[in-house]
Amino acid sequence: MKRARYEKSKKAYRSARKFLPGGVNSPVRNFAGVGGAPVFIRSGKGSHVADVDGNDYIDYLGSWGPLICGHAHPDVVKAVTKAMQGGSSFGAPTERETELARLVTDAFPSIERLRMVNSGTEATMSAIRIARGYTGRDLVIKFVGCYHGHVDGLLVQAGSGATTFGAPSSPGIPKGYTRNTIALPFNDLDAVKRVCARRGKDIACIIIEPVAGNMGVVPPKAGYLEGLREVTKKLGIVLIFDEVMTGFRVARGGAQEVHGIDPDMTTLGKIIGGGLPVGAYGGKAEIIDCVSPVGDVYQAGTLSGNPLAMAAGIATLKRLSRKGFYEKLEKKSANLAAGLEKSARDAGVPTFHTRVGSMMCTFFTEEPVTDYDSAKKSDTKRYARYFHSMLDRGVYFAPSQFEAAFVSEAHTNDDIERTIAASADVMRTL
Ligand code: KE4
Repeated sequence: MKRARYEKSKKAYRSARKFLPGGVNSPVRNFAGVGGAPVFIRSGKGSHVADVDGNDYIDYLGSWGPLICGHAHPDVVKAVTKAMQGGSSFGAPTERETELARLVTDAFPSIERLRMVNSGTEATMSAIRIARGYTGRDLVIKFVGCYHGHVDGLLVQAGSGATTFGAPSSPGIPKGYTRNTIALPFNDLDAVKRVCARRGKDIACIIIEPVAGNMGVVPPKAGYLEGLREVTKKLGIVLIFDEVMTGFRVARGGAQEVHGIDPDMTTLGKIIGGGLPVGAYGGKAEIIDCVSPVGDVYQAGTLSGNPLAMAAGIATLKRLSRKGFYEKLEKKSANLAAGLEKSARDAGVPTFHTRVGSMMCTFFTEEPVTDYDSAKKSDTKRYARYFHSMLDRGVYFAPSQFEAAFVSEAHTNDDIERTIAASADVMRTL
């Protein structure tokens, strides 16, 4: 199929940069991780998106995870249209908020209470404030390579030693904001035990992506999450599973269902909004009831729980609660992963593949990837060539080696076969 050039995208990019830093409203979108100018998307339907030049793509970005049912699913379109006709926002309680909360707690037994917010960042920021309010402690442990949104106190790079507190990883964050944040290597339980042995009584919470998706996809080592649960229970540290990406993705009940772990708090986002802005934090009632107006920890939001976002989330969660939804998704995802792995092996290109459910990653490296240090050894230039060559063939992966590819309900077997064939072609050129 002859591919249109990207002229209109380039023109759109020039216009956008007059008003928007980097021409985008979120940094990773502007292809800095792979070079070149971003394509501007005009529309999406099912598993495909079309850019402003009329090029069609099989989409494995899915808006970075939310669109597990595909773009513009009729159920979601119908629900949001109906909601809009009744008014978009009231700043007052509505029954749709209760309905979405019920669907979430039905899938996540560890969540007894929750609150809706408007993004994953709001969810994690609020969860940490509540963990600190509940425990009366200040310290937070996070993990290098895990991303929890652009929360000041969580934008830290690891200190040189395990117990060195994080230094801000972005200008604009006062040193004091990260003084209480300890950044440790992912998948290293001994590092956590050493810090907890010394400072356990001062640690409010540990926040972790139970399956990391922001350094590429990196699953937890056997026993790692269980070890975190044990040490936090013993020391009264709140264990927060950041399932903004993994919630309803790797299983209906997220990574905590896959690994059988009962965290104290969970943060959610992406899929629960069905493509509209929704985040949520939830967990044990005695912890969540610390938040205003029941408790004294303050958190608020004008559009939290708005009818449109709730309608999109409800329609999406109802779809993925259907019998066989995840079994079908698992089969398609396994086929794609096997095909991509084979395409690299047949071409003699060293890659390391990871997958948990319908989120996966092809690392361009010979070594196993188990944490951020090993992920960083990937050949990002080779990934960039792979990305652009696949894009030219009508396959849209994440514009960064350190992200995930997502399969949706809408992806067809033909999509998967075409993707594998394109990958086989491209790998031979790398
Ligand atoms: P948002 O504030 O972007 O809704 O969510 C922040 C967040 C929190 N926790 C996890 C585990 C996340 O993956 C995210 C956001 N994920 C990125 C993709 N890696 C969003 C894409 C972007 O930043 O544009």
